[in-house]
Amino acid sequence: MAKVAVVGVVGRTNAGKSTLVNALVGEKVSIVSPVEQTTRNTIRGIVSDTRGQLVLLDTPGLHKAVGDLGRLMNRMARRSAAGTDITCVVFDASDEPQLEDVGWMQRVAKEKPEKVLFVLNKADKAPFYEKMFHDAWEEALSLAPPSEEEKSFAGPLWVKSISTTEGGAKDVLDFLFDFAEEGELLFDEDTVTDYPRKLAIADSIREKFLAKMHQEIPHELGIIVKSIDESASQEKPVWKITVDVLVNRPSQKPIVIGKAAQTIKYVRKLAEREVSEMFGVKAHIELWVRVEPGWMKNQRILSDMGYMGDLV
Ligand SMILES: Nc1nc2c(ncn2[C@@H]2O[C@H](COP(=O)(O)OP(=O)(O)OP(=O)(O)O)[C@@H](O)[C@H]2O)c(=O)[nH]1
Ligand SMILES: [Mg+2]
Repeated sequence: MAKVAVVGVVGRTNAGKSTLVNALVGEKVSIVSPVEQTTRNTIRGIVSDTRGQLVLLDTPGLHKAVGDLGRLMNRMARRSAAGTDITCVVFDASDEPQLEDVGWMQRVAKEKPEKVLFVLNKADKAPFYEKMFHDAWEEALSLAPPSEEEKSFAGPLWVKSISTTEGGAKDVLDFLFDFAEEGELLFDEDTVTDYPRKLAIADSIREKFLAKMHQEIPHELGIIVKSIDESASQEKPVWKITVDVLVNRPSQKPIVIGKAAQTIKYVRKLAEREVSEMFGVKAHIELWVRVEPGWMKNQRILSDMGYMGDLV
C-alpha cells in the first residue's frame, strides 16, 4: 500500500507557495511572479514517487480583499485549508512576520489540527527571521492554550526551504510523506496536475504579462481562453488558441499592448513556447485586448476564468 495525503498549501501572498509546489512536483504546474496575488485559482499539483502520492492544493495567498475577485480568492484559500489531511503553511521568513502570517498562526493555534507543517521559506536570503516566527507562534498559542482534551496537540513541525533551488525543498517533501497515511492513489502516477488546459494556458499568458507589468495593472488584468482549434499536421497537432485579454480602463490598453506592440509580442512568443512544451503541440496564440470596465465584479466573466467553481 502507498502513502497518500491531500495537502493544503496556504500562506500570505508572495510567500512562495506556488514555487514550493512546483519544486515538490518537479514540474511547473503553477505560475510564479514577484507580483502579489499571482495565483487566482486553487491548483492541484500531484507528486508520485516510490513512497506514494501527495496531492498539493496551491491556493491564492490571503491578502486584504478588494472587490469580488479578491473576496473570491480569499474564500478559496480558506476553503482549501479545510478538508485536507495536512496543512502546510508557507512563510516568507526573509521578511518579519506580517499580519497575514500571524493570522494563519492564530488559526492553527485555535483549531489545533493534527498535522501541520510550518515552512520557513526563502532560507537562502539574509536576514532570515527564524526566531521571530517561532516567537510569533508561541504568542499565537498563548492566546489559545490547549484545553484538557487538546493536551496531546504537538504543535506544528518546522522546516526550512529554498524553493527556488533544485533539492531545496527536499525536507518539506520528506516531512509530508512522514505525515501521509496508507491509502489508494488518488490520481494516475503520471499525472502532475488536473488543472483544465484552458485555465493553464490563461495562467501561462498572465504570468508573461506579470513579468512586464507593475503596480495596479496586474490586478485589473484578466485572461480568458475563448477557444482552442485543433488541427493535425505532419509532425505535431496544431492548436490555434484565441484569447481575450481584459483590462478595466481604456488607459490600460496601450500599456498592455506596449510600444510598437512589444509587450504583446513578447507575451505571445513566450506563451506559445511554453504551451508547446506543456502539451507537446505547435501553438499559435491570438491575443485580443478588450476594455471591459468592472470585469472583476462580473460573475459571468469570473466564472469563465474558473474562479467560481467547486474547489476541493
Ligand atoms: N530567494 C528566494 N525567492 C523565492 C523562494 N521561493 C519563492 N521565491 C520568490 O518569491 C516570489 C513569489 O513566489 P510565488 O511562488 O509566486 O508566491 P505565492 O506564495 O504563490 O504568491 P501568490 O500566488 O500571490 O499567493 C517569486 O518571485 C519567487 O521566485 C525562495 O526559496 N528563495
Ligand atoms: Mg501562487
